[in-house]
Amino acid sequence: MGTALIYDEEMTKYKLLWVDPACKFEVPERLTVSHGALVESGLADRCVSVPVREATDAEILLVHSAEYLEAVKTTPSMSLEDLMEFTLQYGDVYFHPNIYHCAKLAIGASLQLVDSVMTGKVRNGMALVRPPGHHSMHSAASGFCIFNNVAIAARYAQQRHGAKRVLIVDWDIHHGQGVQYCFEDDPSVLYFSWHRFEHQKFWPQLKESDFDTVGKEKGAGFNINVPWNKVGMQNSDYLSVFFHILLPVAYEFCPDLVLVSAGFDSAIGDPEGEMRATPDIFAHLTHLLMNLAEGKVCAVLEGGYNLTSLPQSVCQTVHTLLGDPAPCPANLDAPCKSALESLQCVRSVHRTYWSCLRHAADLPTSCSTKHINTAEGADQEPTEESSQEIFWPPPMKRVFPPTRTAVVLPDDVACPDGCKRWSLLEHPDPQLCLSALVDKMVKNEICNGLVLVPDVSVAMICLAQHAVAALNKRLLVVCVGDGMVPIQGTEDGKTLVVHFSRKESEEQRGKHFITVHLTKGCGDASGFIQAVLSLLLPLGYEYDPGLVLLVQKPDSGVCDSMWRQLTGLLQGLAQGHMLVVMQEDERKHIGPTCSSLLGIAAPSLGQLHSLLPEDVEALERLRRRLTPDWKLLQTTVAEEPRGREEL
Ligand code: SS9
Ligand code: ZN
Repeated sequence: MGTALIYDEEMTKYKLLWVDPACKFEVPERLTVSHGALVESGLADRCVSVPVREATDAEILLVHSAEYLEAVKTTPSMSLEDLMEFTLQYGDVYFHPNIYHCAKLAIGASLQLVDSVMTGKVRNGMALVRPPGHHSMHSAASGFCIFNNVAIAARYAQQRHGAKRVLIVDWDIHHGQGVQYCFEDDPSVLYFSWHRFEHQKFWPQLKESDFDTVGKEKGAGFNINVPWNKVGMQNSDYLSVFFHILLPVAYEFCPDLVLVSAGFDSAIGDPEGEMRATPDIFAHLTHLLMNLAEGKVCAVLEGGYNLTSLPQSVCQTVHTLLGDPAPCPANLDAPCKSALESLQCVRSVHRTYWSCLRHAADLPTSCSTKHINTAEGADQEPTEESSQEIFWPPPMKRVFPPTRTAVVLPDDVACPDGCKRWSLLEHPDPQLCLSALVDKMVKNEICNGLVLVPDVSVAMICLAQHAVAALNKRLLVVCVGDGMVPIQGTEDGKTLVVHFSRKESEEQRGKHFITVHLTKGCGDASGFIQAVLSLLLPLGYEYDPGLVLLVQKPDSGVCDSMWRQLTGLLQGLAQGHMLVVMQEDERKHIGPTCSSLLGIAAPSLGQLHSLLPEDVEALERLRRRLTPDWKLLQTTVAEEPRGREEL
């Protein structure tokens, strides 16, 4: 199953015909450079190319009023003066004789993408479109947007394809107020948006873009706004919001389809966003969504106005949709104070609606970023930096190893399709055989692997030992199931062990040996997935290993879909270099594990029930103990550093 790419040059054929500083960045080159980069990198060739089409009136009317549609229909024949005047009734947008045509193609492209994904013709895909859509409203154009492509796509997926729950992830740096208004009272569409806000000083300067607009009536809780009150947000700020807000809620929501309002004005260098997240972060944002909705992810271009970071970000997204391992998320800092304030406010206001946030015991019952801290001067003059050009290294070339998945299986077990059997014959000593496999992974000749061994504990110790010796980088060991054996390297930080266990007795030993204790072990989906999303992933991303060892103990109690979720999510680390170790007789797990290693999306976990109170407490306790050492676990603004009063 492939990745669809939908693009048509026709959508470059309109532009601003007069002088308007507010609109000067929205240029046809945005599309030509993005598509050009996909062609040059060979990514376009690897995608299934799907033609665009024009949206019908009925489709436009799914979201927009007939009056507005009729008005836009008159624009192709307008004179320049008429167009200018017509434009004046809306904010930060322009019309052109060909924009109505392009706007219909932009919707049509989005719907073609939804059709391709929902019918299973492809697994996922991206539509490169102009004009963007997320600002346009029922009866109004706004912010370069004429019709709301993604909102129409969500309704269309529900009506035409029976999608019950649709998640819209708007990672564009502007608030898609048009999408918010459209689904405000609708619990079947969960809208998530982060956006530059600066205490309402930033366009579109709406109070309803703040964190406390959560949706209305039945839709309360299904609108999640994460306001950025400062510019310069970085990779760790974005990831923190994914780990501690979006992903926990998204898994609880359990969408049938994920639509991404994929604007790249949230990337470094963008003149509108002025943020500092690097293009490779979009590989991770994409990856982290790809196990939701059984992998049905449709990315539709919104903004992105830096003609260097835009194509880089588009390539990172498409690379990942195609299943290529993400680059290492290196050098993640702690999230900044302002980001933590936002995170805390959002989590606090949404705890009523989402059981995954209800536990957040460390949260004050109310918090606010409403009152601008005058000392910090939110109303900043453009900084030196924002007026200067910003430079960043281009993302590393993503080289895919010749073998994706190698397996070491008992002789009587057939090698699963798409995997390569790592023959014991060439390596008569089983221990050397496994070590050689690790070496190949470290050399990037093999991406990942599965080994079935007579004794997982013995194999784990040997593999860890060899990996640390062979590897110039850190090793992450994730062990699922009771009973832990000592692993070398946790004292000096060369290894990080995260162990999921039922037994309370298995206590944590130091910064690099962490036991996650859950009452039902891995048997309880709600508790386990929350621990994975908001504990294991932040730890893993901050640790930034060169190799992941994922060990399943016999009788771990982990169910099939959960195991595949875990295997899938962890592939965002270490450039996908992961070795899975299981007991020889666990044959029923071979198929599911290999499918995950091959990059096939995990089945969904179903709508999750509330966490067990004792697990909630245990997770919170653990998190509190670990936050001084692990910055990506922070969800609140740190109190004064502990050492202070001693000084
Ligand atoms: C000029 C204000 C421009 C319009 C932004 C629309 C973005 C669509 N600083 N405001 S993604
Ligand atoms: Zn934008």
